[in-house]
Amino acid sequence: MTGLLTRRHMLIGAALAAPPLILAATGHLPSLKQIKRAYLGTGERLSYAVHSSIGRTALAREYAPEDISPAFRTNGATEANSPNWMIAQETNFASWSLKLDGLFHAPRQFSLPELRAMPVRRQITRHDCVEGWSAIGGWAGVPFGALLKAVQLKADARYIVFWCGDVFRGWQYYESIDLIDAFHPQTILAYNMSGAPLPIGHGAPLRLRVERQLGYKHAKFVERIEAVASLDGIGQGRGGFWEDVSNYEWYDGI
Ligand SMILES: Nc1nc2c(c(=O)[nH]1)N[C@H]1C(S)=C(S)[C@@H](COP(=O)(O)O)O[C@H]1N2
Ligand SMILES: [Mo]
Repeated sequence: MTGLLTRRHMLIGAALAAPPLILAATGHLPSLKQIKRAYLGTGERLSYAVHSSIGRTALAREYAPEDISPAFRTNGATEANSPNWMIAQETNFASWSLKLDGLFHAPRQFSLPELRAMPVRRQITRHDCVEGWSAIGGWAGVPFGALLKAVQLKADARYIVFWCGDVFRGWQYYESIDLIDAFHPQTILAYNMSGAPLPIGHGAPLRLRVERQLGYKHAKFVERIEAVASLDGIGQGRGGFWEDVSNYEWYDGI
């Protein structure tokens, strides 16, 4: 509650500090929605600035086992198609490995058993897709911060890029986050859903859960993770598949 209030006040503060004022037009304090609408185009920057300054490390709400949605639908690609993924799938991902490269001091690969032997975090969270549906799911996986500790980020790394095994609508699916989200305690690479290995439709064998973000940031079929200093030259340069293809916002924290 305090977090929400603070964020709202910050937004109102930011809106009041800049022209054109909704306040002038309506005579009373604008709602969050009105502010967002008034800032169409700059909304993303505003949202990122506000989130950056407050509450970025706050936890997303977690739920009880009985809250888990009986049916958690799949969306987007429901299987991958990279050569590595297709071969690994035949052996139930025994030959699969996750590759970390880019701005790491100790780049390396991890097999699934290696990832399963690392610290584990379990969380029951709500997934919100911009297309207008939500579902509550239970996840288990490696805290991403623990993985970063193992490969040691270089000082000039600013973003983490998640490369996926699916080419969707003719484009390689990928996503990226900044280091605040990367080290957020609820950012995990999930290999289990509802206590069982992650189903293929939900991104087997490994998907990102980045719980302060909307659904499209939760990259499925992650097979390579790259640390970079800039998102220029990655995909079309907007930081993710939907950001490139449909102008979705790179940062739209919840
Ligand atoms: N690799 C990959 N990741 C993806 C997608 C995709 O098409 N390919 N779709 C995204 C979208 S829009 C959503 S809402 C969620 C859906 O996850 P689910 O299939 O587990 O419901 O995955 C996200 N991650
Ligand atoms: Mo989505």
